[in-house]
Amino acid sequence: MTTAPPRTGADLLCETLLAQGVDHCFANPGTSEMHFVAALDRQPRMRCVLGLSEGVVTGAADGYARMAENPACTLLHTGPGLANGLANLHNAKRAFTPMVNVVGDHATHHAQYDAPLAADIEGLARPMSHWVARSTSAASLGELAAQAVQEAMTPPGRIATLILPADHAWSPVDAPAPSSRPRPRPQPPREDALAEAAAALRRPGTVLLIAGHALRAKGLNLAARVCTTTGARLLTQQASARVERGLGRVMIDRVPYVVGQALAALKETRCMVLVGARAPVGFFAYPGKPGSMLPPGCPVVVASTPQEDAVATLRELAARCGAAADAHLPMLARRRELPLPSGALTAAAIARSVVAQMPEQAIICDESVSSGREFFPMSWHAAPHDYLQLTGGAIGLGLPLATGAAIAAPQRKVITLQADGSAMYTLPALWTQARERLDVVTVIFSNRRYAILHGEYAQVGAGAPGANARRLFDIVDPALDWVKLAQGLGVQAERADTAERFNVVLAAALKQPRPFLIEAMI
Ligand SMILES: Cc1ncc(C[n+]2csc(CCOP(=O)(O)OP(=O)(O)O)c2C)c(N)n1
Repeated sequence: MTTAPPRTGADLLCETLLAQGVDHCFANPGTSEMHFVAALDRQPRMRCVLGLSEGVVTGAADGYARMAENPACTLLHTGPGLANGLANLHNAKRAFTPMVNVVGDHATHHAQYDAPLAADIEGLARPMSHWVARSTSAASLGELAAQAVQEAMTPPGRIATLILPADHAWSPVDAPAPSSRPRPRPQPPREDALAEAAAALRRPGTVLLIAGHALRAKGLNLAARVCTTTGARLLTQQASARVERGLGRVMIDRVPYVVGQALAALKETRCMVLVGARAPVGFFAYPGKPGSMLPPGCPVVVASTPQEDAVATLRELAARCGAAADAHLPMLARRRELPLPSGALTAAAIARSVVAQMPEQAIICDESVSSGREFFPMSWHAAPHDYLQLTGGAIGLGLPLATGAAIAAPQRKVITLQADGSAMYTLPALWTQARERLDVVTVIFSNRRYAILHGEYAQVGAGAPGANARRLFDIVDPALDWVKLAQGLGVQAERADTAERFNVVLAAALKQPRPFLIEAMI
C-alpha cells in the first residue's frame, strides 16, 4: 500500500500561489527544485510551461502577464538559472510587468560545502527585482508567497523574487495557505499635480506624454479629449509594454529612437506634461549630442507617476480642461484601404502585408529592431490590435514574449515581428510554441546583419566599419537557415523572397492555428 506523501513547504508555496490567483508557471527546473516540481505535479490547476532556456522562461512570463494582467510565476534553477534569465527580467522590470520568480537553492545545511552550483542568488536577483526574499523555514513559505504576489501586483507592476532552499521545499508543514488578499490599487492622483498639469495643458506648445495604462483604449480616449480641447500634442514614449491600437482607436505617435529625429520632433515643445511616463532621453549618449530630448530649460510637469492611477488622472484632466464627453476626436483611426504590396520584399512591404492581412484582436509582438519602423505609422489603420514592444532594450525578448502572450490569450492570433539577430538569443522559444500548440506567426526579418549597429557606429562618430567591425555586425557567413531552424524546433516554416510570395505565405499562416515561421528575405 502506498501512503500519500506528506504536505511540504513546496506544497504550501504552490497552494498559496494558486490562492493568490497565480496559476501559470514558466519553468526550467533542476535538482534543487524537485520538491517544488512534485508540488506542482499535485496541482493540476497550475499550468506548467517548460522553456528550454531561462531567457525563454522570464520572457514568456513577461508576455503572459502583459496580456493576462496577472503575474505568472517562474521557476529557475539556482543562481546560474536566474542569471540566464536576467536580461528578460530587466526588460520585464522596465515594462512594469508583475512577476513572481521562485529560485531554488541548495538545502540550508548544504551551504557549508560550497557545492558547484552555490552562488550569491540575492546578489544576482536584486538589480532586476523590486523585492527579494529567502524563506526561513518551510512554514514561512505561505506568508512569503502571498507577500510576493502582493509585491508583484503593486502598481504599476513589480518583479518579486523568492529564494527557496531545497530543505524548506521538502520539509513537512501543517500551516494552511494564507487566503486570497485584495490586489493593491494604484495611488490616486494628487490635487496639486492635477492643478499644475491642467494649467500647463492650456498653454501653447505643451506636449502630453502618456504611458502605462493610459495606453489602453479608455485612457487614450481621455487623453485625446484633453488634447482636442486644449490643443496640446499627444505623444507616447519610444517603446511601450502594451498599446491598444488600430481602427477606432487613438492614433498616438511616439518619440523617435534616433536622437536627431527625437530632437526635431520635440523642438517646438514649450512644456511637457507626464502621465505615467518619463521625460524622453536618448537611448544612448552620443558625442556632442544632448541626453535630454527636450529643448533646454523646457519645464516638465508630472501629472502622475507610474505608481499613480493614469486613467483617473486623465479623467480629472479632461474634466478640468472642460473636455466634452462626446467631443469629436479627429485623432481616431478610420478605415483606409491598403493594397497588398508587390515586387521586392522590403521591410515596408512586409509591414504593408501584415497591416492589410492581420485579423481583429491580433497581438503584435515587435522586436523588429531596425526593420519595423514603417509598421508603426502604417498600423494606425490596421484592425484593432494590441502592440507589445521591447521596453528595456535587451534584445532576445520577441520570441518568448509572443509565447507568453499566446498562452495568456489563446483566442487571439499572435504575430511576432522579429529581427533575425535578436531572435537567435532565445531561439528555443519556438520549441515551446510548438510544444504548447500556440497560435503564433513569426515573421523573421532576415537581413543577415546587426543592421542597427551599422547606423550606431556612424552615429557615435566611429567612422566607417572596417573588417573587424563588419565581422562583429554581420551574420551572413554562415547564413542562418530559418526554415530549417524552425523545423528543427517543431515549427512549420516557409521562406519568402518577393512581396507576392510573402502575401500568400502570410495568408496561409494566419489561417491555421499553429505556430508558423516565415523567413522574409529582405
Ligand atoms: C542583450 C543585448 N545584447 C546586445 C545588444 C546590442 N544590440 C543592439 S541591436 C543588436 C543587433 C540587432 O540585430 P537584429 O536583431 O538582427 O536587428 P537589425 O539591427 O538587423 O534590425 C545588438 C547586438 C542589446 N541591445 N542587448
